[in-house]
Amino acid sequence: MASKRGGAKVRAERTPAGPDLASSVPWYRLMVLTRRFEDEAERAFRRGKIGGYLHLYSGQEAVAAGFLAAIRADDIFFTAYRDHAHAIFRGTPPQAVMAELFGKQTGVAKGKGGSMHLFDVPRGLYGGYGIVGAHIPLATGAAYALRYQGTDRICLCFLGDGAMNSGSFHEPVNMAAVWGQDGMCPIVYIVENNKYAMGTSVDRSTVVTHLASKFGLHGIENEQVDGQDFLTVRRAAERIVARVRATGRPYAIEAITYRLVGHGAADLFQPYRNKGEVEEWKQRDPIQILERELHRAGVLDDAQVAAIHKEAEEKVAAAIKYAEESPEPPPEELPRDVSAQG
Ligand SMILES: Cc1ncc(C[n+]2csc(CCOP(=O)(O)OP(=O)(O)O)c2C)c(N)n1
Ligand SMILES: [Mg+2]
Repeated sequence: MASKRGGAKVRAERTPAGPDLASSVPWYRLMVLTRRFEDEAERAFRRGKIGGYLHLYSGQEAVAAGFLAAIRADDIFFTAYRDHAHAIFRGTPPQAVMAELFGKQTGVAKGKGGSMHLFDVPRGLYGGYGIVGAHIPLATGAAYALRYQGTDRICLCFLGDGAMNSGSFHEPVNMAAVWGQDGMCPIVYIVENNKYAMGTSVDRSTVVTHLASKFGLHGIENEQVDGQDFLTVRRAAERIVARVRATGRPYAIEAITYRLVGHGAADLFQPYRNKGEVEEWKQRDPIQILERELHRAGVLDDAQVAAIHKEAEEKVAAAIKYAEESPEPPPEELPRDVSAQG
C-alpha cells in the first residue's frame, strides 16, 4: 500500500500489535526526552548560555530512533549537525550532551565540539559534522574498513536532502556501489528529507525530487519510508540492517519527515514556508503518533504517559544544571585531540 505524504509516495509498512509495541516504550521515552531536551537547549541558547549555533531535531525523531533501535551495540553511525537526538538515543547521557552544547569540559567532546560536533566513539557515534556532506565520504570509508577488518559490523550514515546536491555525496556513493559488488561496503544511507535545506525547498534545488531514486543511478537499492511513524521506520530498519549485514552491500532509504522548528537558532521568521504547512505537519508529530499507538494497544495509559513526560522534564532540568555548573575546559586542552598524538 502506498500513500502520499509531503509530496512523495511512501511505503506503508505497519507493525502489528505484539512484542514490538512493548519494546517500543523505551524509544517513546527517549523521543519525549529529546523533544524536551531540544526545547530547553533553545531556551539556554536564548539566555546566552550556548555559543556558536544550534540546530534542533524536533519533528524528525522517529527517523533516528527507528534506525538506532535496529542496530547492534558494536555498529557505528555518522550524522550531520542536527545531532543531539542521535547521541541521546544511542545512550550518551543527556547531561554530557548539554554540557557539550554549553562548551564545558564535561561535554561528550570535552566542550571542544559544541552542538554540531558531538562524538561518542565508544557508543559508535563517529560525529556530528557541520560541513554539509562532509561526513558521507568518511562514513563510506568506515563501512569499507569494517569489512576489511573482517567484521560483520555495519555503518549508518544519516544525511539531509540538501547534502545530496553536493559533490561529496556522489563520489562516495559511487564507490560504495563499486565496493558493494564484492560485499565490502555495509552502509545504510538514511536521507532525512525534511523538505528544506535551510530556506531552500527540495523542488527548488533539484529536478529529481524522488531522492531515493538518485541512489539507483549509482546502482544502490533504495526505498522511501514514512519518517513520522516510528513503528514503520523501525520495521523497515530491521529488515534493511539485516540485509546489509548479510550482504555487505550498501542500501539507501529516504525518510519523508519534517522539522517542526526553524532551521537553526537564527531562523526566527521562516519566510520560506507558511504557517499552514507547519500546522499540517504538527498533525503528524512522531511522538504523538507513537503515543496514540501505544495507548490504543493498552501498552501505555494516561498516568504512564504523564510520568514519562515528568521524568523527561526532570532529566533535562538536571542536565541544564550539570552543564551550568561544569567547568570550562582549561587552556592546555586546546591543542589536544586535534591531531594524532606523537
Ligand atoms: C559545505 C557547506 N555549504 C553550506 C553550508 C551552510 N549550510 C548549513 S546547513 C545547510 C542546509 C543543509 O540542508 P540539509 O542537508 O537538508 O539538512 P537539514 O538542515 O535540513 O537537516 C547549509 C546550506 C555548510 N554548512 N556547509
Ligand atoms: Mg533538509
